[in-house]
Amino acid sequence: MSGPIALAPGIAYWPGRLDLAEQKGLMADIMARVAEAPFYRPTMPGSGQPFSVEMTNFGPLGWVSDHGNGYRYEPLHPLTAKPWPAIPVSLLALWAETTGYQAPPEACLVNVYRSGAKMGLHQDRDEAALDAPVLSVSLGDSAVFRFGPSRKGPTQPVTLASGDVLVFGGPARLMYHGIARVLAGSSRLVTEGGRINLTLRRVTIPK
Ligand code: MD3
Ligand code: FE
Repeated sequence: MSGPIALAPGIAYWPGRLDLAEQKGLMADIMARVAEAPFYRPTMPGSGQPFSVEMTNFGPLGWVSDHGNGYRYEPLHPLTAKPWPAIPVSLLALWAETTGYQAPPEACLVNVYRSGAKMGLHQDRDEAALDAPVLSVSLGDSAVFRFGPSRKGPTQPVTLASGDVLVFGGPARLMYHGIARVLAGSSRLVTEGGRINLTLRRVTIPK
């Protein structure tokens, strides 16, 4: 069996890691949970500008952002005030297989990119457990993902398609990264069209 592709030190890439049946199963898991924890549009710290991406979370902690309190992890959905739904077991298994990390993920951020949505270059640094890798699963329309070592310098593009899996750890954990654009109509997996990205993270330092 062939292993992942190393896109750079600390970045492991498995194109088509999930087959179509697995992608459909994951979509069903997601939509069942979204009925409990609806997608919503966070706002930027400071400016209060809305994100173009809509979000929800699964797991004990969810990543949230708003004008007043900034980026952070919270145990409750900001609109329903209910705990986030559980992370699907297939994703817990994928985390164990691909990261080998000593503890399970605590957060599964679900990003939805409808027409025209994108995500600017940023670092993920709201987690205390920076020794843990981040796992990303792409579903639906393909997208141009970019990453690089600094905000200003050159970035490398990778087209992420439905079923692709990426792990960022070690020297890549604080890489700048973002979604430059989504290729609308490139997949039929998401009924209403668009792209869904799942990002699994360990937030707290394991005991
Ligand atoms: C590299 N999401 O939610 S996933 C995010 O496709 C985020 O929705 C993008 O960036 C998306 O924060 C990109 C790929 C990814 C996720 C986490 C990373 C790349 C990363 C953490 C560290 C370095
Ligand atoms: Fe990120």
